[in-house]
Amino acid sequence: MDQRPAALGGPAASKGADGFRLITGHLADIDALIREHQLERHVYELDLTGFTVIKDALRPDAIAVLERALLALAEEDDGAPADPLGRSHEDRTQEVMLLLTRAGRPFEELILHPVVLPLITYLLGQSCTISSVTGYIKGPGPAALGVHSDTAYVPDPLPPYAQVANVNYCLTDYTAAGGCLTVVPGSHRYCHRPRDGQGVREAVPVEVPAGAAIVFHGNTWHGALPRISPGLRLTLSTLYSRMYMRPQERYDEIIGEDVLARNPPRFRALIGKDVPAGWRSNSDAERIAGLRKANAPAYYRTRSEHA
Ligand SMILES: O=C(O)CCC(=O)C(=O)O
Repeated sequence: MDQRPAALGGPAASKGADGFRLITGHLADIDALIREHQLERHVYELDLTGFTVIKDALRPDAIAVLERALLALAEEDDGAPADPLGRSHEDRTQEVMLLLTRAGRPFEELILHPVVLPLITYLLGQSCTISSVTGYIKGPGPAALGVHSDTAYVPDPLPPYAQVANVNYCLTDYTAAGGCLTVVPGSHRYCHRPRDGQGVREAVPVEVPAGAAIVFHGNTWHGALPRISPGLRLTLSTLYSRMYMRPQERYDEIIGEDVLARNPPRFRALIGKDVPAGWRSNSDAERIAGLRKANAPAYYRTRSEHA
């Protein structure tokens, strides 16, 4: 039986009496998405605390593939392999950029993760894009990562709805001694970035096993503890944004047709190929006008007729 609240109405509610699209028309789609993927608890946690954990987001075989790719690229960038005991990364977090284009398929699958992407869609809308895919290799040392928010460049007050959302995939166990992520629960509602040491006392460690994905709203204040134990903490970060934000990495320019051809249409949208702006000629502007019309609900346009 359809147990949706009457207010969600279903497809029939997508247009108002005047024939124009209703701004509430997408609620039924979001409701269906949450139910289909059984994300109710995660959505509740995201709304209440600004973050949620998906414990077995990556299976051991996927972790092994992603870890190999990350370490190979880190070696390419650093000119030397990472030492498993962490001596190569003492008091340092190496950031390895552009993993999506440099390491191919496993990362293409990662940004389309079947449980994580619906949560990102919940936070950022169907039209969201991938902003960056980065690896962190963190060694032992006394430095902590200060508490911050990932919503950069947006003036205060930050909108309460997410402009960006981050996923930290833990390729190694996350423990306090191992220098795990910390978050300030509920800080996504403060709608400003932390000032003058705010949030340091309230930040709690997110201790989770390897394979977990930590999904957080872009407003959520977070940092990372110093790593006390020997060895390396390995993380992948997939940062998504609203389609009107500028991506950190220009995947729309560097990803070729061969990669698009082997992926579902959502991949094309994620890398920014369907962003309805940036025309360079009249014919391009016409193509984009067509996109605006076709994708009006995903773009939160209420009057597709005026596109
Ligand atoms: O845990 C880390 O090293 C950094 C996490 C973080 O700040 C991020 O992904 O934005």
